[in-house]
Amino acid sequence: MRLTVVDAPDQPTPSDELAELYRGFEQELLVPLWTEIGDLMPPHPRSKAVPHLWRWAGLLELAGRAGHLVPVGRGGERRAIALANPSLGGRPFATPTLWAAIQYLMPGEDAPEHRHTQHAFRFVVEGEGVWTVVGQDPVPMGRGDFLPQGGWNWHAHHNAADRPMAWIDGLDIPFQYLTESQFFEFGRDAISDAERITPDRSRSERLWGHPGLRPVSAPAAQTGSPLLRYAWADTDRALTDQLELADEGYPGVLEPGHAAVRYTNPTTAGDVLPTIRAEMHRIRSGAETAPSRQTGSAVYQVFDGSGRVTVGDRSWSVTRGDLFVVPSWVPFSARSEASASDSDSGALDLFTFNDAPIFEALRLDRSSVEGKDA
Ligand code: 1HN
Repeated sequence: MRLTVVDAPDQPTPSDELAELYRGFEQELLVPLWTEIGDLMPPHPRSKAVPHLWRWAGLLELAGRAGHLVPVGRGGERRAIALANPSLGGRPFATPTLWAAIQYLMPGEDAPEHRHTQHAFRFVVEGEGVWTVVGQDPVPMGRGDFLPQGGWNWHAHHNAADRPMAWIDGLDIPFQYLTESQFFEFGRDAISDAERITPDRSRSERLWGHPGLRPVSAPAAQTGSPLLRYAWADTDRALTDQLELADEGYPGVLEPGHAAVRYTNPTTAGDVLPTIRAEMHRIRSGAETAPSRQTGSAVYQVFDGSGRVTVGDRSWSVTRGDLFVVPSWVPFSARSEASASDSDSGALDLFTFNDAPIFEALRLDRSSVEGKDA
């Protein structure tokens, strides 16, 4: 440890006695606040993470090669390849609190059962054929589906199709690593034949997946949402309706041309996971969002369409599957820019997840839109 003598108006002039005092602090492993306050108490968050973009095409290509070269099994547990923010010391952390990875499963392959305290979800930007088996309930995964996975639930995956499948995983691993709260257990080495069925809807969706209706005999609460799949058709319809209502003069959209929905736990109407918020945003062709920032960090994935996103002093043209990071208190805005290869509407659909539930629970949430504090 090396203490720096600060150069500030109210600090004493350097002297032998002062140098001796600082050596005394060092020997006793003591750090006076006046040498540290700039870093410990900045006027606003200065994220250690930086804005960064990963192209889907590149991720998919590398994941596909891993599919042929690296088996899935006990120990590694998952063929998941994490996004490492370039300024977080090479750790597999997309942001200081969030993990994001591409996961890849070959035809007929299984990822073994386990459980952990880390809260997780899967989101599918393309493909189908994998069922994730959560608490022995097989849940289909298809394009646009969001699958939350509250901590400590047993889960395995199996690819029932004759094609590989990729998706993204989001977890609060960096947060639990920092707070030293993690537990992990191996489950059975293989799922049973009864769990290899491939239903269109999971049991959880049949029980919990009816808008505004909960079973009166609601089973005891589990961690996170008991609804294990938020199907794309429902998300898509909600966004389409929001934009159409705005055209008819009714409120509901976030701002002109910008619809958004949040995935919620049907038992609480709050966030779908204790530490992670997830949303889908639709920005109509030609529309642009107002730059906004908040405490806490976020990861975005382009679900459909193309456009231009600006994160602090970085700006990228993005297209389907591309992933990028928005660090704490860094302004973010997005513009939809239809390109010839886009499907139907030309809207830009952005899936995003962030750590807002942690910040809100601790009253650390702050945001501002175009300079207006909230
Ligand atoms: C995990 O269990 C999954 O279940 C994905 O698919 C990524 C990263 C670290 C630790 C556990 C999964 C993970 C993970």
